[in-house]
Amino acid sequence: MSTISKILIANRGEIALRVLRACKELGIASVAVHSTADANAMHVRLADESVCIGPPPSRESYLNIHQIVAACEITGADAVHPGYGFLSENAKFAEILEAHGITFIGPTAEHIRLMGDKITAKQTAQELGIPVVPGSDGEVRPDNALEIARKIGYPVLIKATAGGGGRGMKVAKTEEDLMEAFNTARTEAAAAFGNDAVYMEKYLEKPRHIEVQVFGDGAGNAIHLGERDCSLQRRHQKVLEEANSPALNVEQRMKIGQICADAMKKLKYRGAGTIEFLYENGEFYFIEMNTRLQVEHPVTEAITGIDLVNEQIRVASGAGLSVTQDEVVFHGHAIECRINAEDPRNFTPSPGTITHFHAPGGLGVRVDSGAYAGYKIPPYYDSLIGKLIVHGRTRVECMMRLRRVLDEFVIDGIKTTLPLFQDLITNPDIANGDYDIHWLEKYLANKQD
Ligand code: MV4
Repeated sequence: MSTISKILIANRGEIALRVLRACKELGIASVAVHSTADANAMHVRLADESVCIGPPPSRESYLNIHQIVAACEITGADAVHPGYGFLSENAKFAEILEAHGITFIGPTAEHIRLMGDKITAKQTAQELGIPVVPGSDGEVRPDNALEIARKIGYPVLIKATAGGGGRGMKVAKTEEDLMEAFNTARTEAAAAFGNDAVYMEKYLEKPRHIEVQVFGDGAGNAIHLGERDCSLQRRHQKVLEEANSPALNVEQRMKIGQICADAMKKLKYRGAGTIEFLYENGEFYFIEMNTRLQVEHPVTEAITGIDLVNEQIRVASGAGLSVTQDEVVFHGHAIECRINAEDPRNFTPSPGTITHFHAPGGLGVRVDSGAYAGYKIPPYYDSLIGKLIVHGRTRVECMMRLRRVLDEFVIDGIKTTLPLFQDLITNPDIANGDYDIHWLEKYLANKQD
């Protein structure tokens, strides 16, 4: 067991605060890093120490590995929590830290790399007994694209091996569309990732996006913490997430959860992970695995009562998980709304100064945000300014609570996506949990006209 006494948080915003809070509750010292644009950010104020690591652009600050390692050396931090985004799924970063004797709070570099390549991720998932989308066995080359597509059956989807998050994806509805879609996908993949390798899958037309939270201790023990439904999204940006998924019953939950936990045991996975599925007609199809903590982890925390960052730190220090699978109990329902500094009509960024800020409270309410009255949102980073998480004993109670809480929330001076959620909670499809990954974009398109 390697005790961790000081953690450097290589991130900003609400997730940096989230990690800080776990450090404080564990009695571990915390170091914030920040760009010059974030000198007045809340994570800098609340950390025990802080280090400025560079100018506003992420490349020169939050993504600058040399600066972050130097900040560890200066402050004597013995571990780094990467949060999400930035360097959280950068295998090289994990290796460099370990080479400096600094603990990376996350999986091994090997597992990050394995899941970062979407073909090896899918092959690994399949070998571990996780159901996958029917498709090609690995990379598809131009000379066998037609034959493989015919075997899979149209419509097919061409995906970049180095992809993720929807970039470099093309649908071919019929054989006539195939070669053009195939070549476009390769060109886009080369431009976006510097790697033109693509693979092919059966295209699922109306799936939900359901992901399973897993946790491993790195020594062969692993558990699942149920699923989250993240189907409400726009341009691959999640908007609202909930746990449990309104589409699953207890048997389905425990079955897919056990499959994922068993897979993570075989892999000897370490730390938090998310196994992403498309779900259609009662079947799960693996698409990707994320080897980090996710933005939407609080809905899982709400229904399990387990602090996921605390578990990450425990596992990284070799103390193992605090719970066994039998001790994981699911209570009620939780919904998270991502509050972005964006115009709710067209989602254009709305940076600027927050003039008034009042967060709601009461039973079953959590607000994770570094925002405050007088805070100036810099234009350099993503537009997430906070997350509102509401918990209730039932989904209906949760929705009623969300309605109450959205009315209490005040953020003035900038545009936010709060009004979008006010709209969504009055919609019958949302009330019924009757939506798929395309629902929100269709809803927004219809609202325009
Ligand atoms: C798919 C799919 C339909 N069929 N794969 C988008 C990003 C990447 N994570 C995988 N994605 C998809 N893969 C097959 N075989 C539809 C999507 C997809 C999607 C998935 C999850 C959440 C939102 C989405 C929005 C559009 C397309």
